[in-house]
Amino acid sequence: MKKTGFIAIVGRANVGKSTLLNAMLGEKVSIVSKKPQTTRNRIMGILTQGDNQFVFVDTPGMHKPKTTLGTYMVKAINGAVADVDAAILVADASYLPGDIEKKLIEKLRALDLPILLVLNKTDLASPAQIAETITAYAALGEYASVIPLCAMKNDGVGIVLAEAEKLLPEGDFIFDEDALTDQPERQIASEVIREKILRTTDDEIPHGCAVVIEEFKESRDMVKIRAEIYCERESHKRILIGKGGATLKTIGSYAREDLEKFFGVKIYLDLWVRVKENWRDKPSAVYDFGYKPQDND
Ligand SMILES: Nc1nc2c(ncn2[C@@H]2O[C@H](COP(=O)(O)OP(=O)(O)OP(=O)(O)O)[C@@H](O)[C@H]2O)c(=O)[nH]1
Ligand SMILES: [Mg+2]
Repeated sequence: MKKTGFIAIVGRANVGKSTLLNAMLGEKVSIVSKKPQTTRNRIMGILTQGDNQFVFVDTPGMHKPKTTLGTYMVKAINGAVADVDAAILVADASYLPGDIEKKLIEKLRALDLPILLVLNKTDLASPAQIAETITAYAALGEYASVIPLCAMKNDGVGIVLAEAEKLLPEGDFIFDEDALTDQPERQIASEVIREKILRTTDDEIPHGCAVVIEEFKESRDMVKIRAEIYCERESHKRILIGKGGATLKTIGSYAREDLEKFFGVKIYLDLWVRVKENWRDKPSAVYDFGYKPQDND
C-alpha cells in the first residue's frame, strides 16, 4: 500500500527550515543563508522511499510584513499550510517559544494538523537549554513528536523522516519517483544566483535584490543562462558590481559552480545588474519578478 503526504515546514526566519529540507532530501533544492528571510516562495522538495512519498513544502520565515514582497511571503506560508497533512515546526533549540511560534502553533492547531516540533541548532545549545526549551514548548500543547537535532551536520534528520512517515496518509504517488522539486529550472537558476548575492554582499542589498532569468538556452553539452539582478538603488548596483566588476564576478563563479553541480552540465552564465527603485513596495514589480500569488493563497 502506497502512502503519499504533504508536509509543510514552517517557523520564524533563519531557524534552518531550508537546511533541514535539503538534509532530508540529500540534495540542495532550497537556498540557505545566514541572513533572515532567505526563502521567498513556497518550495516543494520531494522524497520517495519505497512505498512512501513525502512532499515537503519549504516556506518563508514567518515575520511581520513591511513591504508588498513581505506580504506575499506571509501569504505563501498561509497558502502552504492550508492543504497539507502535517507540519514540521522548526524552532531554535536555544530559545524559548516567542510570539511567532505561539501564533504558528495556534494556526496549525486550528487546521487540525499534527505538528512535528523540530528544535534545531542543538550544536549551539547546552543540554540544559534544550531541556528548558522542550519544557516550554510542552506547556503550549501536544506534538506528534519533539525532535532536537542539528540540521547543519545532518544529525537527527533521519528521526524526522521516521516520524513524518507515521503521518503520511494512504494514497498513490503524486510525483514521479525520481522527482526532486516542483521548481522549474529557471527558478532554480535564479534562486542559486540570489543565494550567492546573499552570501557575498551585506545587509540591505541582498534583501532588495531579485533575479530574473532572461534566457535559459540548452544545447547538447551546455546551458547558457542570462540573468538580470534587480536592486533598489544606484549605490547598491555599484556595490553589487564591485571594483572592476570583482563582486559580480565572485557571485557569478560561485553560482556557476553550484548550477553545474545541480544540472550536471557546463553552464555559461551572463549576469547583469539593473536598478528598479523600491521594487519591493511595487505590486507590479513584485509580480514581474516572479512572486506571483499561487492558487490557494
Ligand atoms: N549552527 C547551526 N547553524 C545552522 C543549523 N541549521 C541551519 N543553520 C544555519 O542557519 C542559517 C539559516 O539557515 P536557513 O536554512 O537558510 O534558515 P531558514 O529557516 O530557511 O531561513 P529563511 O528562509 O530566511 O526563513 C544558515 O546560516 C544555516 O547554515 C544547525 O543545525 N546549526
Ligand atoms: Mg529558508
